[in-house]
Amino acid sequence: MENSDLFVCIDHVAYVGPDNEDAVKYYTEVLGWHELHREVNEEQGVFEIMVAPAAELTEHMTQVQLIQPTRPDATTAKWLEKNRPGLHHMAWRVADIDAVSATLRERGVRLLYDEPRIGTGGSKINFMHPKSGKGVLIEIVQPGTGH
Ligand code: V0V
Ligand code: CO
Repeated sequence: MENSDLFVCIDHVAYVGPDNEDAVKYYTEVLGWHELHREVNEEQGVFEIMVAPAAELTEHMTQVQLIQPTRPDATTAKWLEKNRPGLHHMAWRVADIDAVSATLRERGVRLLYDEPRIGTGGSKINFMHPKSGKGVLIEIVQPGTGH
């Protein structure tokens, strides 16, 4: 793939904390953001709420993903044992996750999953290991229909 075809925009930036209802109340009531979507992803062990600075998403608007772990063995629960609540990952939107994954692997980037898994709103997701993200956990996401 050409470099200019790899990534579309920053889809979301994810915050991990122990209490999502408290976090979303702060975002909506104090900061004036809008709740757009919420769901539980059993596979990832997360309760997530997507918030945005506007009530309607524009094409390349970045959302904040508020995450609360749903079980003690979730990756985010383990992360919370080692870190204070705060920024956990950022997600880069792609149009074709299989093509982008193949190109990244060719270039030596370490992706966590052999095949994409299901994320928010039926999206397809994978993650670059922090060692391949200059110390940052980076998700790649191909939006689903409910995104
Ligand atoms: C761990 N490390 C991080 C990190 N988590 N660095 C930056 N940001 C993070 N969030 C570093 C950590 O400091 C260590 O560095 C090293 O990685 C290994 O960490 P560990 O504590 O031993 O943890 P591991 O290896 O058990 O797990 C780390 C990985 C895990 C990244 C493999 O968190 C994972 O599988 N993440 C992908 C799934 C995920 O995060 N799901 C929740 C979001 P040193 O000490 O070795 O230098 S779900 C989501 O976003 C959805 C559904 C969506 O958007 O649709
Ligand atoms: Co995410």
